[in-house]
Amino acid sequence: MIKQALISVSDKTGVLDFARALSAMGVNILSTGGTAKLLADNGVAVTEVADYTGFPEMLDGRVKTLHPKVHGGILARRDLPEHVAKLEEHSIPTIDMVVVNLYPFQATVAKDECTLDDAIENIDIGGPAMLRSAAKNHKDVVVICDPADYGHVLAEMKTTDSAPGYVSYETRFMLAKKVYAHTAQYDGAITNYLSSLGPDRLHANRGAYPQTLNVHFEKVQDMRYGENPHQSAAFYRDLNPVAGALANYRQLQGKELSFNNIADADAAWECVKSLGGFDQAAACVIIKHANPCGVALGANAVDAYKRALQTDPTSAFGGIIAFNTVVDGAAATELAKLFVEVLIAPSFTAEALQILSAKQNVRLLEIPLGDGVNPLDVKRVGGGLLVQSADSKNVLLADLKVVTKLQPTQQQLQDLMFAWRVAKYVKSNAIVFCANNMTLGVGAGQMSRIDSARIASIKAQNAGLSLAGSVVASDAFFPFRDGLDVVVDAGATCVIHPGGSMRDQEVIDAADERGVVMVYTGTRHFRH
Ligand code: 93A
Repeated sequence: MIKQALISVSDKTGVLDFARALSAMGVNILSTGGTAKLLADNGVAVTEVADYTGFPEMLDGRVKTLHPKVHGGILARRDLPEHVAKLEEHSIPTIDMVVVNLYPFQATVAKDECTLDDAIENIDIGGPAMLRSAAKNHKDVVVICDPADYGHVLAEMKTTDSAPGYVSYETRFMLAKKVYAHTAQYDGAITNYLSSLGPDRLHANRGAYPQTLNVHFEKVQDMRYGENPHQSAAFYRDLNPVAGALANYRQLQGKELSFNNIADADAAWECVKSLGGFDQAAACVIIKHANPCGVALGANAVDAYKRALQTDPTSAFGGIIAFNTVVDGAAATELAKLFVEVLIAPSFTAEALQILSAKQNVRLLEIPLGDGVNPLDVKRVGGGLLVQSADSKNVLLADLKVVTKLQPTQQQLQDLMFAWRVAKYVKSNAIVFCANNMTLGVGAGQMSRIDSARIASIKAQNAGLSLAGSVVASDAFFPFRDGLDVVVDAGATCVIHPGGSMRDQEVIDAADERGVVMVYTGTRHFRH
């Protein structure tokens, strides 16, 4: 039974309605300066903590709630007679609910103009102390650090017929766990900020990686196994995934996602998201073992899919397919003909869902499109982590430099841009032949570029696609003319790559000799 609650929040979202509801249930409310004022101004009966403890807020608010009458009331064990007696001896009533959210440290340090002094003043001390006290004593105290929890806690308090105002142990335990994750993340943000400061200690050294890395994720699911059946695995998500990230998925049907499903779904989704801005409405990407085996643009989803499938129908079997547009009935009818592991789109029409419901093994993921940039790219190595910014660079038409005597046509330029975007998502060494906004042959993951080139042309041949007049993208420069000769022999008439080799001139001369167009991006997209 909750008789007394302490409310002290920086983020005041929803707190007025919550406090009003508590008050209506007969709960006595204690509160700190700003929060107390908001409640009182809006007609909620509230006692200021300063009046309650008989001690004024002091030191510019640095000491507001750090008082035995507050912490004693939270921490005392109600089941121990000695604890109860101590409270009586010192006239300390119990505090049965603590509602606190912290000074906005992360938002403060995210501002460009933030100084070390601003950051320091936004380190909350009393708030975490109360949260941690209440979470430690969750057997007797309800603790809320997230406004999103107000609704269901209230609902529980209202619906428990046997004991009104009661919150179940399961809920109190869940809320306590949330507190420790929250305060750990908060302290992590402080550590990251302090260790990112430049030598003058006045401003964060932007782009510098902190001395120690504190990252916090929440578990989405345990998996039956990892990359292989003898490995165990789980999926964790950023506490706040960026807009458009895979982790924002909603699964609409199908079996549980596996480790490889999620890894491949990410590759498919990141690639398809990058294919906006062309003169075609839809894009489709088919992934197998983390590499695209068919990518195409089209007038709509079904058109893009049919074209993407042509590249390598054999590999597409059991693949992961992503669209950057709504999947409708026509696309679903075609997709239902193929064995697919995972289908991803920003949305599915009711008709598509109806058609795909006959294929219950297909996992359907709906993910809102968004252009958030994944903040860090992390790779585990023996005994450590390699951390880098995500490869978010997109080469634009204006960045291209034609280095041959021959100039590209408008169609070739569009195909070059398309081929280049796709090559970024192919494991190195990547060679991608394209024409008319579709891939014709993809060579991935070879130790030599020339082998990737050979494989890409063999794959086109296997699929019965002609490379005559095609364009080709290479994720890094051609170190020798031999790789160029292979793609030109295969039929390419237009080549895009970063340039920057010691033998650039030799390769440009070879392109001129063979009568093809060559374009530099100045940017490399290794992907390992
Ligand atoms: O400066 S503090 O670290 N010292 C405290 O004793 C204290 N008690 C609560 N910050 C403290 N708080 C924080 O004040 C809470 O965590 C909350 O974020 C904020 C609410 O202040 P107000 O009610 O005055 O807006």
